[in-house]
Amino acid sequence: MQQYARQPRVLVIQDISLIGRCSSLTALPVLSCAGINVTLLPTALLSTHTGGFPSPFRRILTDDMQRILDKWSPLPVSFDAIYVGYLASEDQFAVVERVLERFLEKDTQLYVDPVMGDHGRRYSGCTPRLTEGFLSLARRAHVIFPNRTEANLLLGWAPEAGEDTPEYANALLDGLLALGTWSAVLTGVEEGGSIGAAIKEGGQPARMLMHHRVQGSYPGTGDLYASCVIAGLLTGKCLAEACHIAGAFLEQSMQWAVQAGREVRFGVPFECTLPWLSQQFYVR
Ligand code: PXL
Repeated sequence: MQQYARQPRVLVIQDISLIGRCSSLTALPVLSCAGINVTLLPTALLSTHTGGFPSPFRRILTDDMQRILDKWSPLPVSFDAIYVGYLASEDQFAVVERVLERFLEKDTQLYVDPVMGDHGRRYSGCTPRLTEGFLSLARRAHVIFPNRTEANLLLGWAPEAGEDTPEYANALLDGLLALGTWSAVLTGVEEGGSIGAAIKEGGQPARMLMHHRVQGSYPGTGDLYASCVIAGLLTGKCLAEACHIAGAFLEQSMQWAVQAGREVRFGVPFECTLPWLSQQFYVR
């Protein structure tokens, strides 16, 4: 096993959805299995995620985030990356701003998954101000991870516009980089029987990283993909290599899901693939 010269550290800003395998309950295991030290700043506590469960219990933690930050600020703590995902209210952008003022140093990477919608529709809590907030974070990010719906929302384009073609993915990626982000990973891109991501880094041509598409649409797959790419980047992989691993991780996890035959709202049994994933990060 290869050990890293210094253990990478990441601050994850996401909700805790207790059932359904999304957000922090996917990010923490994926990042930890890559040997990364994870700190969580939770944005909300939910009984389940919001896709497919009747009226989840939802406690928004904005005030608690402020108090936690009050305690963290004087501590000798630093991070190699800050990973922002699901935010539960518009006023949480002010808290994220405080986090960035304190913890975004010269070499800290800012990764943003602008959780706003999917399948051409905004999530119910995604107000125009929430979109504005994610847009201003995306402008400063090193890497953003929108799906096609979220890319359209960031760009102010119609969510249903365009076919899932390489040309359309390219147009979205060009638009996203023009916002100011250094790199963009457009997730959930489909082509024939394949699914994957279209990626673009400043100054380089776009690339498609595709895998066999296992049938079914499960919650949390975007979170799993972004977490896995971030794990790769923090352990020294290039963006394309990290996306290749993330796609293979999702493909295998989805196969476990099909085999298990459980309702899709309970998410993907990615835990079965974590031992394999761990090997990808440690073995050269
Ligand atoms: O997977 C994104 C996500 C994160 N957090 C909550 C969600 C969702 C998607 O539905 O409901 C609470």
